[in-house]
Amino acid sequence: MNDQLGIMEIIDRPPVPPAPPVQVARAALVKRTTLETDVTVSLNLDGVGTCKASTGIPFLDHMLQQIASHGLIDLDVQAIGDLEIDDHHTNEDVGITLGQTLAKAVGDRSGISRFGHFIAPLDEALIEVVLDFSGRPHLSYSLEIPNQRIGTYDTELVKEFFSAVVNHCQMTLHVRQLQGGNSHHIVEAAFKAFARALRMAVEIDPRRASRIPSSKGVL
Ligand SMILES: [Mn+2]
Repeated sequence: MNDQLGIMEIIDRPPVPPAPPVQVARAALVKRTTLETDVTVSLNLDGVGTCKASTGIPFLDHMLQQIASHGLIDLDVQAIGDLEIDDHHTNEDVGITLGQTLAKAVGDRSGISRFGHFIAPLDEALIEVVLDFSGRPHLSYSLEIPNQRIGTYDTELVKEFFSAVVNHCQMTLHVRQLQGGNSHHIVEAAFKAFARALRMAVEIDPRRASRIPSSKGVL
């Protein structure tokens, strides 16, 4: 009887629904070596926000953690650079390599939302970021950071970092300071807003159905 009941249970079970289409991981790795630096970036756009950042520049590591955490990107950045000169080359080359890795991960940019924007507060600081995976590099930047240094980090390098990302990811990026007084707050709010805007822009738009989000048909 038990065997018969077992058979009945199997027969009565409803048909298994078809498996959903497999989402290919939007992940990429870029290794870039010059006479000045050795940088490896790997990331997964569909991550949960884990971060391993080791650039030798503590404040830059802190900012990369903001990109991962608030962008929900799994990010691994390893850099060895000529810090005995200053942070300039390493900061810029991490930006270049991150830009290249982002570009590789979005591929031909099909299916993405393309545009992203966010306004992030950090106490008194309020920073707006608007970006477009346009295929054309453009940076508008209006941060007014009062202090020359945050820890050991030269605050001139913030613009250099975003400029490198923009040029190598071929994106339009506006970083606008609405309010701000404390240098650490201003820069960190900018990276948080960048992370959230990035997350919005690379999000898959189901109505786009893997088409390229441009009336030209190419980005
Ligand atoms: Mn902080």
